[in-house]
Order: sequence, then C-alpha cells, then structure tokens
Amino acid sequence: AVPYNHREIEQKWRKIWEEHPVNVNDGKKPKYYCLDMFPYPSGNGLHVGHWRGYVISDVWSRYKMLNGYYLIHPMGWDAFGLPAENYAIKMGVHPEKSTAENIANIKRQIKEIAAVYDWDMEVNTTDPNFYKWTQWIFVKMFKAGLAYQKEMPINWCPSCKTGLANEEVVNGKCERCGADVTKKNLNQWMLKITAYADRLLDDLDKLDWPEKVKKMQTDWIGKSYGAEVNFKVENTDKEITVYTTRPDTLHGATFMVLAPEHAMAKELANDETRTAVEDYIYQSSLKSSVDRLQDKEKTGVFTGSYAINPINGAKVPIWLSDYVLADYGTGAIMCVPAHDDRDFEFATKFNIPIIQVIAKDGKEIENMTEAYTDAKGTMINSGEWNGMESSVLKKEAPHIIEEMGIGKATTNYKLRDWVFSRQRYWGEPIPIIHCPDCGPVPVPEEELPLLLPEVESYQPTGTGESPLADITDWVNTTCPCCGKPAKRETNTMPQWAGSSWYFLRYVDNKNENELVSREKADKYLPVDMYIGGVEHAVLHLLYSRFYTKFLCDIGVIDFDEPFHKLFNQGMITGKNGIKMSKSKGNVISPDDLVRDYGCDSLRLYELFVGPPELDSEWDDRGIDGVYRFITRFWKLILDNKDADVKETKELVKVRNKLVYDITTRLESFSLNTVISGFMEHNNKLIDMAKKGGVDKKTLETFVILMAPFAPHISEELWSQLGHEDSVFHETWPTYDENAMKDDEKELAVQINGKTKCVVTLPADVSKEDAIAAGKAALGDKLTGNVIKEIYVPGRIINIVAK
Ligand code: ANZ
Ligand code: ZN
Repeated sequence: AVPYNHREIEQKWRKIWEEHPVNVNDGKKPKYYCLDMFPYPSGNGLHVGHWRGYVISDVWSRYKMLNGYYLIHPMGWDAFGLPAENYAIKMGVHPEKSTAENIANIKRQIKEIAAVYDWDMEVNTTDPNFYKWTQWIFVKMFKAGLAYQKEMPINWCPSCKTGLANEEVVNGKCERCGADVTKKNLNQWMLKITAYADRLLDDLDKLDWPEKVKKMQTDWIGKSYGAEVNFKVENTDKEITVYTTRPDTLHGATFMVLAPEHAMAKELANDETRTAVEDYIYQSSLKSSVDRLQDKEKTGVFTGSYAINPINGAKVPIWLSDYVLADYGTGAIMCVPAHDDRDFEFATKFNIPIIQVIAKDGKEIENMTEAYTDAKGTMINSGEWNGMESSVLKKEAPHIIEEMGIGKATTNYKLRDWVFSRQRYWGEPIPIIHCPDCGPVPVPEEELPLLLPEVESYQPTGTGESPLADITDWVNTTCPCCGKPAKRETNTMPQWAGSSWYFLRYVDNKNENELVSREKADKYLPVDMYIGGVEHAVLHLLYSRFYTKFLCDIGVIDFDEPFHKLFNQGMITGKNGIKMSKSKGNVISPDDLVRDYGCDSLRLYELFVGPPELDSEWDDRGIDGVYRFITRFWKLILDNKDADVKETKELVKVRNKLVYDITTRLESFSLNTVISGFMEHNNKLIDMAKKGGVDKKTLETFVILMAPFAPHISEELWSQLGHEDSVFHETWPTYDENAMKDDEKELAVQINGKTKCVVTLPADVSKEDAIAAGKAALGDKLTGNVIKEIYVPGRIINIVAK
C-alpha cells in the first residue's frame, strides 16, 4: 500500500467537507444537540488541554450522526466580562478590537480539530444582535419583579475594582484574579434566583448529570428544615428569634449568639460592655463572610444581657460572635455546646456550662471532650422530652414548639439572590433609566439593544461607579414614562449574563424579532448532551437552569431544564499534574503535533491519555504509539481490501466482538479503552490477515467504527474501499451476542479409554467443567470407584474407574 501521508489526506478531506458538509438536515431525522461550553476568547490561544473536551464532544456527535441523527453542534464566543477586559487593558487596546482578534485566532485553532461544528449557528455574546436579547431577558425579569435594586454590602474585589457574586468568591478570594475580597456598600441590581430555589433543587432529579455536580448544586441551594424559636430578653419586652435545625436540643441551650450585624446587637449592651461590644462589631465588619466561616479560633463578646429559654425558663447569656452570619436564618442562634462543634469550642473557650441532652447509649458522659453531634440516642435532661428518641423528636419538635406558641416550623435556604451589577465597562449595559419621578424604568423593548457606548478610558474607576458614568451625553436621557430628564443606569451585567442563555440562540441566531422562534425551539432544543469542565458546577450551570425556567415561565420555550445530560471532562496537565499555563512555561501547543502526526493521531491521543473524566498527565512520547497504530491500521485496510476473502466463523466472531467492545465502551464514555480496544483488534486482524485473510465486511466495519475518532483517515479508507458517499452517512454497526460466543467442540467421553458417548462444550471449557459434563453425560454407565480423570483439551474426556 502507499504510505500513510496524514498531511495530504487531512487537507483533501477538509476541503471536501467544507464544500459538502456531512451533517445534513433532511427534515426527517431526529435532532441531537451536543453542546460544548463555549470558550472565552483570551489571547493565549489553545493548548492540548483545550482540545480534550472538543474532541470528546466531536466523537460523541459523530457517533450520534452515524446513529441517524441530525446534529445541532454549534460553537460561539463568551466574550464579555473580566478576562477579555483585563487582557485588553494589559495590551492597551480596546476590548472590542482585542476580542475580535482573539476570536479570529481561536477559531482558526479550533478548526484544526476538524469537529463538525455548524458555523452558520455561531454566536458572540458581545454582538449587539445577541446582547439585545440578554437585555430583553433582564427587562422581562424586571417586569416580573425578579430584578430589583438593593443597597447592601457586597463582595468587592479591590484589584478588579468591581462587585462580585457569592459564586465568584472562592475561599475569600476573587475567582478571577485571586485578590482578597472585601466588602463595599453599594446600590446593586439583584436577580431573585431564590424564587426558584425549590424548583432548582427538585428538578435535579430529572437530570442525567454526574452525582457530584448535583450534590454541589444541592449544597449550594442548602435547603434545611427546622424551627424558629422566640427567646425573651430578661427584664425587657424584647424578643430574639433564633433559627435551629436541631430543636430537639432546646433544653441544652446554655447561651445565645447573635451576628455582630444583628439589629439588636448594640441595644443589648450596657454601660459596662458598650465599648467592647461596639469595638467587636466594628472589627467584624472588616472581614468577609468566608473568612468568618473558616476554621479558626472563635472570638466573641458578652453583651451584658440574658435571654430566657422558653422551654424551661433557664437564664442564658447573650453573646456576639462572627461565626454567626447576619444573612442566614435569623442571624441569631441558640447554642447547644454538648451537641454542636462550634458551640462546644466557644463554650470551652469562654467557660460557659455544657448540658448534655442526648445520650448515645442511655448514659451521661462525665467530662465531654467534644460535642456529640448525631441525632441518635435517648433524650436526657430534657423535662417532658426525657426518654424520647432524638431522631424522632428532631422531626416532631418544630410542631411541638409551634403548638406551645414559642416559635414555628420553618425552612431555610443558603442560596442568596444574585448580585447582578458590575462596575465595569466591558459588559451589557443594564437597560434601565432612573427617573426622579417614576423611579427605575426599563428601556422600551423596541429600543433594544441599548448599545455599549464608546469611552475614552475603559479602566475601572474604583469609586464604585462604572466608566460609563463619565459619558454624560449617554447618561443623560429622558424618562420613557413621563418624558422628564432622567439618567441611565451605568452598571453593566456580569460575565454570566450571556452564557446563561446562549445555547437557546444558536438554533435561530439571525432572528431579529424573537430570542428564538417557538417553532425552532420546539424542534431543536433543549441540549441533549453538554460537555465541559467541572469548574462550572454551580455558577454557570445554576444560572442557566434559572434562566431556562424563567423563559419557560414566560412562554419563550416549552421546557424548563436546559441540559439533559452533562459530562465533565478532567484536565490535561503538564508533568507531575501541574496545570498547563503560560506562566509555568509548560504549555503544549497542538500546532506542532498536528503538523508532525496529523489531526487524527492527536485526536486519538487526546482520548488515549487517560479516563476522560479524570485529570491526566500529558506525555509527548505517547503519541508515537498512537501514530504507529494508525499507520498499521492504514496498511491493514489497504493491503487486504482487494483480497476477496470469504468470511469465516472466526472472522464473524472477531467482527462482532469488535463492534461490541467499541460500542459498549463508547456508550459508557470509557473513551481511553475504546482506543486500546481498537489497538488490540488491529493487532488481531493483522495476525488473521497473515493466516487466512480478512473479509471486506470486517474491514469496512472497522473503518466505520474508527470514523468518529479519526475522521480523515476513515473517510479516505472508506473511499478506497470503493464507496462514493461519505462514511458518515453509513449506519453504526450492530453486534450479535450469539455470534460473539466462542466455538464449541465435540468431545468423546470415555470410560477406561473406550468411547461411550459425545458431548458438545465450549472450546475453552475448563478441565473441571469438562470432567463434570462428561460424568453427567455418562450417568449410570459409570460404575465403580473413579481412580483418575483425564482431559485432553478439545478432544477427549476419559474416566478411569475400577
Ligand atoms: C441549635 C443547634 C444544636 C444547632 C445542635 C446545630 C446543632 P444548617 O444545617 O446549615 O442550616 N445556625 C443557624 N443560623 C446560623 C447563622 N446565621 N450563622 C451560623 N450558624 C447558624 O445549619 C443550621 C444550624 O446552624 C442551626 O441549628 C444553628 O445551630 C446554626 F446540636 O441550632 B443549630
Ligand atoms: Zn419619569
């Protein structure tokens, strides 16, 4: 055969596919929507790690195409937001210009992967025809009461000079730049995602997503059941309400703690404690909420006041401490040191009594050295509740408390409304006009998009105002309601605004009148398979679900979950598991590898490098092995294609086994073992070709199976096998489990060397099984004591008896 020349073959087929796309919509095929998380067009370009997710999604897409689907497989650009803006500022060019350059560059690189993207569907979040609809959704949310303003202390990144959502603060640091996040009091636009908390939680059941991601969303929403209990403040008519998930432990509450920001914190102080209390409140205001929750030595201050435990009249001291958060529950807790770790630590440090109320095995512990936190055991020191099982009481206590009139049963969520304003330039302007008479008024829908104006300086101001505030011509406008002078909102939307709904726009990206036509939405949406990194488990994937539910509620679409199935690929790392990055100097560019080995080999190696869901270390040498395989595969097909070999039972078996192995491994996303499966079968068939030859159907089957993985070589071999149409218009082969079974053999069954009967057994039967089957076949022909059992594989079972 002619030697394998990857450059020639790949160029040839790229051109043909460009002219005759293989993914065709004949209007009859069912659709399959396979979506990649769209990239930020940063200036760094793609490295081999970026390829991984795109190769996985392309393999899956082509596999679906071979199963008779019309593919929705689009690509676009998430181009607003901090990364693009920071890059633009660093390079000293306008974000619009640098973004366009980066997109052109990354698009060229993505095309090297040879994925079947439908570039007619391309979207770009910074395109006014796109962000018109991002703004339109905001207006709809505003009209539905889901977008509102609130003055509040928000997470503030002093380096990016902007506010951040809770989701963007990771361990107290800015998700983007790593700076310590502080607090700043600003008037914010908020989206009421909490109105969807229950649906966002319950509908997780509908999704075919990794359990890990579902759990992260569940924890983020953080629904808990418990009770609010009212404690009177001694010698006053004031009351403090606490939230507890463990009302069963009420008798063990020996003190109370309020968040330093609690509305009553200051008034509980007396002349003796006032200075210390006010000082503590001030110190806490300087810390971020994450800092406060992290494990470290507890701090606190006694207010000087006492509360009365409503269940038993006990007088308990009221403290302030920053381990209680102001914006969760009621911002005040009853503390049960015997059964809560944090309370135990606090009580030990400040010498507060500890009363055990749950006994694990009926006995009270003499000197507790740690809290007993399980709700398992018998109630003690709990008045009328003594003797009850704590797990049962935990469920009943909220209702008992309600009946006693000292509180009520409640549910709480950790999820907070979404801080939606950014004090930056490179984002969608929030389409609101502030009128002194009418208040906030949305820009009329027919005036959208509200274009992002040109500015002289797009550097952040740091004052809490966006650079748009400086453009007075733009800021000063008239109220759409009453016509009086009014001012535009100058904050922009967060990075996540466009990515929360972009997947809906691909299928109708040129529609000027609607976000997506209902007809196209019904036909082509939602997404069947979504592929991307796990870092988006809560942010993007939660926001998208919220947007989808809202758009479903207002009738734009008819489904309320965007992504049916989710696959998170692991990272490709440099040596020793170190993340690939320019700064670490360990970036491996695909360009050289494509030049030297070809796109097909690189695609195979991206999958072969390790289980796709795990992080895998890149080893450049590994691609040599893949390249050897692909050249041997090339030779196998071409050397045998004209041999005119009849299929044998053995060939049928190997072919079925090949289809079975590849299909089942592919279905379970075990893509690295698909590649090793190809390698094994390739060796096997090369061996068989030497012995008796390989029939054409087996060769053709192998080529079709390889097509999603190595599309160019497969298309070339398919045409060399004499086909005029594309291999991608074939049907994925099926397998017959019976044909895969090993051959059977007829064995003579003998007694003392004389044949008595014949049994048919699998060729690879074990000695034990063969003897047992032989004895069973002999039945009562076998008499006397068995002295010896002889098995000659494939031929004779001989029982020696006396
Ligand atoms: C008494 C108690 C006894 C509690 C016990 C726990 C164990 P989740 O499950 O996360 O909702 N808590 C309530 N509000 C708080 C706040 N604003 N800041 C910090 N902690 C707060 O946790 C609810 C429990 O966390 C509540 O139940 C309360 O402590 C505490 F053996 O009340 B518990
Ligand atoms: Zn007005």
